[in-house]
Amino acid sequence: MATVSEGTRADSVTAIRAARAAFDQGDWPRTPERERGALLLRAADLMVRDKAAFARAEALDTGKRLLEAEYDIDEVVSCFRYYGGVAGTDAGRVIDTGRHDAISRVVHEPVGVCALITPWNYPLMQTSWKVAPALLAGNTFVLKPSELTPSTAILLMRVLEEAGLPAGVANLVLGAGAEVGAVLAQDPDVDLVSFTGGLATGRTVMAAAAQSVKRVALELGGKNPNIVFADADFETAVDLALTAVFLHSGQVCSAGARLIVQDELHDRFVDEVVRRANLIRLGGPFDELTETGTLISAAHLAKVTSYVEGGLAEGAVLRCGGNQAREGALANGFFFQPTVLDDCHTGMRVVQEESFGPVMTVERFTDEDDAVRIANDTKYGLAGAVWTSDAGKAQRVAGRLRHGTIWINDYHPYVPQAEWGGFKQSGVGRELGQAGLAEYRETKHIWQNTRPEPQHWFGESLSRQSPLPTTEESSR
Ligand code: TXE
Repeated sequence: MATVSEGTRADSVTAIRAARAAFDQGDWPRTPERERGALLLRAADLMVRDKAAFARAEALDTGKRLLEAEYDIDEVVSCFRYYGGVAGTDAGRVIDTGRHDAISRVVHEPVGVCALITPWNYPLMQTSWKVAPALLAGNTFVLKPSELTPSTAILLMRVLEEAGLPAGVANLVLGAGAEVGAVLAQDPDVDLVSFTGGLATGRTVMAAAAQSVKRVALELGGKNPNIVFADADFETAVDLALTAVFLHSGQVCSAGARLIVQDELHDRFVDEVVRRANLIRLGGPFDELTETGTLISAAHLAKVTSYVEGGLAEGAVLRCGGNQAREGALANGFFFQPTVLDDCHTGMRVVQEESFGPVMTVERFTDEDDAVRIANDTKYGLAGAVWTSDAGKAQRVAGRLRHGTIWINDYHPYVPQAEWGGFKQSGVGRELGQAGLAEYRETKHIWQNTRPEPQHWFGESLSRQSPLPTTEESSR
């Protein structure tokens, strides 16, 4: 579908130097924030103009259905508009020093050169969560998209250029993570690295960044509980249990891959989930009948397959799916059947680790305490949901779940105004919202003495006023 340049380590270094020079000598960090925000709004308008091209490129790169890719571009535009809209609304704080002769201010400044490393599942969306706040705050950056999905990053760079971003502020390197990405995480000229991807790579990035004590933001996925109480609205809970895990064939960091259902509801609920999962239509991005698309790569297909095989070996019961989908033209792609594994428990790898495929594991619980205990029994903590018609119970459970986003009687929605990110090993820091902007800001305290006078703590005049004690005095 396209040929792109594969960058080298040397290209990463060149990009970092360009971003460094644009930060240290260029105008962008000192451009008024309102002007930087206006640029984001212009870029958003250009992406609306070019939406068809962006969505098509995203669908081709990822294999997701075109409609889904169009929604993703809408989300990108919303993110740019949100950060464009908050420009100039927060100039910092004036501090009450308690003195008449001093002014104290706390102001925001950009962090510097940012390395932005992004994954393949929501390529431009996850890029926008980094690029928009980084630019608003006045940083320069080097973007490294996944080698599997580079197209929309290229389109974004063109849009930023057309919107008037000065040369050197935004830089793009394409290529393998272990090559071009590794340089970005480790180079001392990079001040901040923001990474979205897998847990293992996140650890590597964090360790590399530690050498020069960079600021680090990580979003590392999750293994997200979807808790359904017996008093939940059955129809809606079943419908969204499917969306929670099978959207984009499970390649979603917040996928509700762990269905945790109350004992008395279990049989009826899982039967219906399985019946509907069997009806999900797999296909290519431009087929109007497609409900969900392919996995990203042959390697990922092999990984998902091995998680399912492992789960079965651990004692899970296969209720549907379980294999690569090979009917007709599907055999030409990396399609995986929507899969439900029943009788699972937290001792299983398939429950604890991210398969990142269309694989739902089913666990049972007895009561509220049991549900919370099971849902929190994971090293991850990105997102989760609770389904119940009891408002008090919903709030109690939401309050006890150790995950960064909790949905009550819903799954998946988010807004750019609200923070997104993980507890525990799901990551460090937050994206979106005010905290998502704060990641890209340094905080500086500026103190001004408005009536400077000597203090005489040390020095000649001090010793004249109170002479040093004599030997005789000090021996007394
Ligand atoms: O991601 P990687 P992979 C999870 C999911 C998936 C697993 C592995 O479980 O199966 O991660 O996927 C770049 N230094 N998520 O291997 O490697 C890489 O080029 C610097 C969760 O595809 O984490 C890409 O741009 N960068 C997730 C980015 O890191 C490196 C989304 C992510 O790739 C690097 C995707 C290195 N040494 C996968 N090695 C989420 N949180 O949403 C690789 N990269």
